[in-house]
Amino acid sequence: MAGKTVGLSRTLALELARVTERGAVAAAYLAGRGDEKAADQAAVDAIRKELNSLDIDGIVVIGEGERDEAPMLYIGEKVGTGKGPKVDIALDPLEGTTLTAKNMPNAMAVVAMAEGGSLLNAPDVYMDKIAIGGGLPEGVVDLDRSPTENVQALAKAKGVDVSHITACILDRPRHADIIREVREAGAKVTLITDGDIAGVIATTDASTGIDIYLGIGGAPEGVLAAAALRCIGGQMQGRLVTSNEEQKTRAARMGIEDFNRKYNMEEMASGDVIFAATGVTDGSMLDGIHFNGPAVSTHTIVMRSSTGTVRSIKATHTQMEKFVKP
Ligand code: VTB
Ligand code: MG
Ligand code: MG
Repeated sequence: MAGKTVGLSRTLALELARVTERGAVAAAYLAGRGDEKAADQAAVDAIRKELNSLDIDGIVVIGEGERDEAPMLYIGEKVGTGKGPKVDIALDPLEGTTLTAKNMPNAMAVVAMAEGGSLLNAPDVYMDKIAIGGGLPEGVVDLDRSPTENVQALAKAKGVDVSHITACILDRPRHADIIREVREAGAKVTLITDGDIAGVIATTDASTGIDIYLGIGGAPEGVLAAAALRCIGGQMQGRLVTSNEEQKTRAARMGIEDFNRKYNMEEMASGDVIFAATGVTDGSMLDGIHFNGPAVSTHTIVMRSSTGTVRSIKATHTQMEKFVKP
């Protein structure tokens, strides 16, 4: 059945957990060493190797960059043994390279898999994003409304005062206006230095205190976050931000026709989707990698859109060193 799209077998969910576990452990050996590139490369190598052992006919649609700029896991690279279902792969082997280099919270290894042809082929440009968790009326927030309107509508839908709404926003000068506006509307802002996939997913978990994600981050991370939300529930919209001709040319090469199109979650990730992430450093959603002599502990979240099952997998590995130690 090589080359045929047949939906995703549930065993692939556990296979994907193994992939992100390896990537996260490889990066964790280099956490806190101040070398973003080395940690990223370690995760890329480990994830590529593990993906290539899977019986899938995979193609990287969200990867490390375009062919001329990324030697491995470039967009268009074939992965897997070729003996299995045709799948799209989206990955960020180390989401939070800076977080890892500085040994700060929330770095993780992330991979999503979907039926062939069902993930948005987004170029590595920025994306304006908005996301909220599940159980709320469809369309309660919208990328085309102001931050004020969105936090007010969300407060109303949640039946709380706007002062109880918290927006997660990347701490960047480009967000000065949104941050000010959200605060002026009476809501709270939680700033993050990096890692907006975790920021988007945080909206789905009441214990994080995050109600809404707002602002501009990477488009690849946007598609990965949409894949996660497809599984765990929630709403998300994204719009590419192309700031020059070179970026527009790249987007066009990837099949984007309308640069200003607003994508909803299903348009970024349709069909059957599996999402896995393993913590590299301790974070709000995942524990990081911990080394205890030869034992390595990992914490992974794996989710499937077809059933909505979300698994949290804590594992202890005693043979990991021989596979991924640098
Ligand atoms: C964004 C965000 C990521 O890097 O891509 C950001 O989506 C890069 O934005 O989660 P800047 O150019 O402003 O740094 C991350 O934070 C980490 O990859
Ligand atoms: Mg990356
Ligand atoms: Mg990233």
